Amino acid sequence: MRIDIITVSPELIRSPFEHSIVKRAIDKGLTEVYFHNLHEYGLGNYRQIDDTQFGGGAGMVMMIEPIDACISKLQAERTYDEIIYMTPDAKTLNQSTANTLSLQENLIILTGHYKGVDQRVRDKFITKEISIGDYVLSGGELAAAVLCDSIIRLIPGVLGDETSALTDSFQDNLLSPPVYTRPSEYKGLKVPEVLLSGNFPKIDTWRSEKAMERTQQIRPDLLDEPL
Ligand code: 6GU
Repeated sequence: MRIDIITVSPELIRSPFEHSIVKRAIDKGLTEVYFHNLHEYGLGNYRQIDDTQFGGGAGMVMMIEPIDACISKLQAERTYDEIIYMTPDAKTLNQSTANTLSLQENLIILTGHYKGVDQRVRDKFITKEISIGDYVLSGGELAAAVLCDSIIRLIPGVLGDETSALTDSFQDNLLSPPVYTRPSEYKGLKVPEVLLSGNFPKIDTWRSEKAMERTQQIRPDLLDEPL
């Protein structure tokens, strides 16, 4: 998979790609990630990328020309499956979207700043808009890093143990059951007996029950969602 991220601050988004599982995926050649600094496509001597909004009001709007220049250059080189715009005014990212996107070959992710982008960018180029939750971030960069992490870890071969992504919270619309490690007793706090029993069918049943209990308590809304 190839991901091209268009941003006004590449330095803000680079670090999550230089660590841990995402870094390993890149090192193994399972994914390629490129950062494009929108200022390089800016207008005039000042490399302008935004302007005041028509109709008045506070906040700058990102202009269509630099974004068109960057996206068109990329599209001339390959075909993209999705051109994604990160914005709080969109459907919220969930595991199902991450699963679907992890199967794609080429993605562009555009991150917004200020008041967002000129609506014509969304009308003309964007095929999918994604928010990461009902709160406002200063820019789409952190949201894009979150999206990329959720996608990249699902690419086959990225996680050492192929089954581990499948048992993640949300993969079956359930929260994860509690987990424990050594010591089996700490200051009187005991690990549930069943986990020490070696009876694996019983352990599976216990984990399913706990996952269901937790979901009913904390996120009952998940139980109504389609898988
Ligand atoms: Cl994608 N962008 C911004 N700026 N804020 C957000 C978001 C995205 N998702 C949630 N909040």
